[in-house]
Amino acid sequence: MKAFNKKIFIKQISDNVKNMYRKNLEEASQEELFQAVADAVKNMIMDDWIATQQVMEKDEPKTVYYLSMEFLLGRALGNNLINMTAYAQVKEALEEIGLDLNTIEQQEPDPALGNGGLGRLAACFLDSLASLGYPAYGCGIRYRYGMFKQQIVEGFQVEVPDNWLKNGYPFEMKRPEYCYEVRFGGHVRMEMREDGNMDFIHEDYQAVNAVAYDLPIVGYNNHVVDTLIIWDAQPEVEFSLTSFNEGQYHKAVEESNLARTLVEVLYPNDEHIQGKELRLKQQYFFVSASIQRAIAKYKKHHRSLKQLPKKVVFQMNDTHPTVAVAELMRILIDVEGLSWDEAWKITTQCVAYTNHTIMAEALEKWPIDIFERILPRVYQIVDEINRRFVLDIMDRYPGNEDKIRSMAILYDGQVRMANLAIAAGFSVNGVARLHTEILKNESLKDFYEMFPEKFNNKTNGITQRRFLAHGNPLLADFVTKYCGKGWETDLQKTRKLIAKADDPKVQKEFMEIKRENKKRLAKYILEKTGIEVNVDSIFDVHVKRLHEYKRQLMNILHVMYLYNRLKDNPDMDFVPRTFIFGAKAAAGYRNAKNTIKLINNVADVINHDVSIGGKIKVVFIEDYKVSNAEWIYAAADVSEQISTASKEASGTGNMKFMLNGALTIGTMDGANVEMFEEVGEENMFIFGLSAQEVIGFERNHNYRPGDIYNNDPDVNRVLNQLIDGTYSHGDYELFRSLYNYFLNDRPDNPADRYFILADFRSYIQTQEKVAAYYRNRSAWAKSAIMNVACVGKFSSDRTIQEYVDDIWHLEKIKVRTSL
Ligand code: 26M
Repeated sequence: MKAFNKKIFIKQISDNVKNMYRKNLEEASQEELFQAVADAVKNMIMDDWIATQQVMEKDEPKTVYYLSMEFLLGRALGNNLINMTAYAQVKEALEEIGLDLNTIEQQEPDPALGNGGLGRLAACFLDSLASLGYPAYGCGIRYRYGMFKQQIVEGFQVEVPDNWLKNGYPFEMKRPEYCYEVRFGGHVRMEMREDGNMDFIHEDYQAVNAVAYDLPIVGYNNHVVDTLIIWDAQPEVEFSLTSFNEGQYHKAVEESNLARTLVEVLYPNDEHIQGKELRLKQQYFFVSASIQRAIAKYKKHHRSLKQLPKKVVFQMNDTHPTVAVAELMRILIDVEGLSWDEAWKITTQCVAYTNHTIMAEALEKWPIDIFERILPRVYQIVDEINRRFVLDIMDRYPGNEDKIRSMAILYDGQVRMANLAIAAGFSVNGVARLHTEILKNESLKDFYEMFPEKFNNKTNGITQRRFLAHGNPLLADFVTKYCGKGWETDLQKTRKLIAKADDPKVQKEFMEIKRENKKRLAKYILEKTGIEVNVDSIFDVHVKRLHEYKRQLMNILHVMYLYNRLKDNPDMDFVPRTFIFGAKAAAGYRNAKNTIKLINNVADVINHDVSIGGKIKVVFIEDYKVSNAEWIYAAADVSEQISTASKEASGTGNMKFMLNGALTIGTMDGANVEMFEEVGEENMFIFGLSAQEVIGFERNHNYRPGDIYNNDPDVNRVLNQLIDGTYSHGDYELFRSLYNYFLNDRPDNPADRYFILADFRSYIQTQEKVAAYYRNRSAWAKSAIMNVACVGKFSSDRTIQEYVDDIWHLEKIKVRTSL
């Protein structure tokens, strides 16, 4: 970026408003002003973006293509300004013409092309890649509709489409010159070539064009601007009604329907799949386009494909893009004319796989008939990969059917995408140490035994630029004051706070900042829900996707338990607490949706009970998303990270709370384990079963939640309150299925499969410790500061550096500004 010139910037905004809307500044709406400001900011980015692309063109550095069905970006305007280190200047310039940057930022739709953790991780990774100066492309889909907007109507979740492109998105750039054909369906005809080899000719297929849209990924203060490519689908031939015969006409209509439906909507499902054809088409669509683009770019500089692994690495974000393995093989063999062995050698050096879950239901499997019908040529290749792989297995384990059963790619009429990724990938990584250990020793044990060298851990991280610099400016200034500048690119710098954590003045300052952030959130809550909350109460926050394993149900049962105690002992000593929830449920996930309804009904009863003097408040924040998340983290005193041990692969929200000085109450799961190691036991509240204990119960089927229900009166009471009308205006049935979750034992769905009752007592006791600790303001402040001080490891900059060192082997690029 050239040096910021306030005058020119202001002039550009008024010109923009004039040219885009035929208005002057006074007439323009806030939304129009946002468009005008965003366009001016894009203009500031452009020189660096061009320069970065030029360096990449000239030096041809090895480049990572991060293939992901999801990028949960959040708003770009403020973040871009932060990374350009122009936030304060722009804010001031806008003030001069009577505009408020905050208000303008809030006009931007949240680009929500992702569900949750996995999509947000991809977005953090892009931010870190650019900020560290690595050559990278994110590759994804330009969904017309992103993650649905959530409304709460009478306590129930209602899904509303998210039309994020309605007014045009100012940061995207259409790149019609990058356009690739992607083929579906049809048949493969084999033809003998003169040299005796086979040609595979794909016929009668439907084709769509993938057209690139680029989004800039601005690095922090380094002039590097990487690119996120999101692919749009367009019909190949815009059909005209007259010039077609019947057959062509039908094909044209079908292809334009396919193009439209392909990119219509993000599947709003977290951790669960049900073999939807369109989903497979989406996967193949963006993977094929991305690989074609990478190869076209490579071929500008090389004639042979042999050096591809020196220039290109594809990181597959979960199993969703793992069809990349077969698509790369197809292109190398059918298009580039390589032999199978040559193609396999290249492919297996170019693709790497990240696993994000051990939950069996999330491991993608496609019925072979669907897969073969939609991708006939790709299926042939998968079949051949499988044939050879099964031979390898038999070679290594003669006569051992079990190994084939667990590792074969094609099995039981299904294509197992994780198995394909592991067989072909040169690297397989988990996302936290515990998770990787469980992969190695439990879920992917056989693969680990066969390919130990492929397995590695990359503990997740988060970007401090969005979640501290942008989301919590007050705390950011505090960190700068005590640690100096530089934490924006080296989060370990917050360690300097360790020496200050005992200082009462620093503690007081920290607590005042937290209080200001709580006021900001309280105002938002009041506006959105009408609920008034006490900023001197503990803000106890549980925000994440709604899933049974994340145990929002345990949290709300604990609230019910506390309310019972307070009703029984109105004079008891009680530290006021505000329980804050935010979560979207997959549209068809019944228990998840019922849990939202329960939270809202509990909130309704408790918030309106004047007899408890406002000591407990319960708030469900509608439409939890990246933009309000930034405010929520900043305001939290307590962070709920209470998944059933072994189920949460890593978690990343946990790290964002830590960064913002919240104390965690959590299980020894995912990255909580490593946070505990960093921050120390005095500064974190751990409870519950260990992963090994959970795995033991699952293996031996010897967990009996019914016994706990029968023997623990507190448990008995809260569970009965689910079916005695306490929270349902006398309706005994409303929460019956949640009650049944605890007690109905079926072989495929055991009672309380997420061990809520097993952990409940220990959760209660640990929450009591939290409350007692909060009374000691100085101790609390110290611990909160220690959380900020010890968060360094959890920067996504560290994570990305490890990917670079161990998997990608990239060199940094240097972009010099022209001025
Ligand atoms: C699958 C099929 C159809 C539609 C959607 C899906 C699907 C989408 C997202 C399945 C799983 C998805 O995400 C899994 C996920 O978000 N995993 C989380 O990844 C984070 C980043 O590594 C971890 O921190 C979380 O612990 C893990 O749950």
